[in-house]
Parts: sequence; structure tokens; C-alpha cells
Amino acid sequence: MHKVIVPSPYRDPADVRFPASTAIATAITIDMLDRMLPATPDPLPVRDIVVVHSSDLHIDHDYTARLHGGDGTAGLACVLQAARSAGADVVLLAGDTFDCHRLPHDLIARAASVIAAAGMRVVVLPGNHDPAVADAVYHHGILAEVGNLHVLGITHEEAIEFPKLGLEIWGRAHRDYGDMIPFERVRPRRTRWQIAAGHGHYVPIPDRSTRLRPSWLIGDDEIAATGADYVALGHWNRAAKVGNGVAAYYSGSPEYAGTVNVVRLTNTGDVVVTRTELDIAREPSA
Ligand SMILES: [Mn+2]
Repeated sequence: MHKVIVPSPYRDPADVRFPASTAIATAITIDMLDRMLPATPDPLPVRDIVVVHSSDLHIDHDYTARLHGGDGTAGLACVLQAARSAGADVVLLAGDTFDCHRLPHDLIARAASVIAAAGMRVVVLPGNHDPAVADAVYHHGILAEVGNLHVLGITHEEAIEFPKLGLEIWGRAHRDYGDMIPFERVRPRRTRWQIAAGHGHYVPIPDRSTRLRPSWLIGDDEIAATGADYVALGHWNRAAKVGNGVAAYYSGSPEYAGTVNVVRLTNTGDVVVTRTELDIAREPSA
């Protein structure tokens, strides 16, 4: 069991601020490196691994776009810029990255170019707004061509392994708009580091005796059973630590929480979770 260090107060003391929409031009070589597997396993890196976790970006041409002067991808750009400044190896978006699948081509193209320009691994777990259905935005050619974008339930079944990082990220994508249990099954650990991602509503002890509406419930026992180094949750707009024992966190949405979670998997085996402030337009209710 790795020690979990959560500095108090639970935020990044550096309070780093970033411009909201700075495009970054970087050659995409990381994904190519991951695919060039050597004949013998890589030695594990002798350094910290950094994962930036966000969720509920709700990229759209409606509500989110209006928050950002018409640019529905501004939150995405802001999250990726913060991740780059944090030296992230991977960005993990835990559901509802897109508000829906019926979006204008220009918006999808802009999202694709923002992700491609980030020059880092981006892992997406589809949520209840953007499930991995047949007409999902993720099947759109222009997103499917983004080499550094990995989508659970679309490009990978339930897990993505990054051998050069000694890291696996797994999670069950929403496959339709109905109910499901994100952590109904757990995945055995195969790598030094393992992160589990889920999109749903946390309650300590879920009552599944009635299912009046889809709730995608996540309970304490299920979180503990993952045995993961970090459980990345989405569906809540606010940031929160939940569960009992395993490091399980909602990142909250960028515009409501105003932060992303920075997860540092240290070379000495610790998991250090902080939050970094975003320079982003905020929800009126935030
Ligand atoms: Mn949701």
C-alpha cells in the first residue's frame, strides 16, 4: 500500500496561474514512443510520474461556449495548458468531456487541434453525456486521427498501458445512456502504478434495491476493491476527496472547481495529490 500524502489545505501552494487559451505547438512523439515497445521490458523510470486529472469539461457550442466568449473548447485548452505547466506525463479526463455527440464539425475540429497541439498523452473516459455509442463524437475522423488521444471504450477496451511510465489507467466507459456500475468489476494490477477512472455518483453505501433513474453509483467498498494508487472520479462539478482508504478524488469541472487535480506518483512510492488553480472563466454558481 502506498502512502497517500494530502497537503493541507488541499491546494497547490504555488497557486500557479496560466493564460486561458495558449496554443502550444509541439511535435507529437510521445505516442510513437509508447508504441515502439522494446524486445525486453523498459526499466521503470527513476522519477516521479505526474498525472493531471480533470472531468466534466462539457465542450459544446451552447452553455460552456457562452462562458468562454463563444469558444466551447476554452476549458479544454486551459486544462491542457495547466497540465503542461505541471509537467504532466498524462492528462486524464474522467467523463463528460463533450456535452453531447451532436456538435458542429468546426467545434470537433477545434477540440482535436487543441488536443493534438498539447503534445502529451490524453486519456478520456466517456461519461453519461458522451458515452461510447456508435455515433459518438470520438468516432469522428478528425478526433480519431489524433495520435495522442486515447479513449476508453473506443480506442481501448477498458485499459491503457503506458510501459515507459510503468502506468496503467483503466475504467469502464459508459456504453449507453442507461445505468451502470462503474467499478462493478476490478482489474488486477499489472504495472507499478495503476489508476482507476470512473464516472458516476459517489455514495458511501449505495442502495441498489431501486433504480428509479440512472445514477451510476460508486460506493466505498468498490473504491477500496480497486486497490489502485489513485481513483479519478468524474460527474460532480465540485472537487472532493471521497471513499475510505484508497486515494479517490473528484476533480470537479474546470469552470466550477477552478482547479485541476495534480497526482504525483513519486519515485519513492508515495501518491501526492494537490490542486492547481486555473485562470478560467467560472460558473456563475461557483
Ligand atoms: Mn456526468
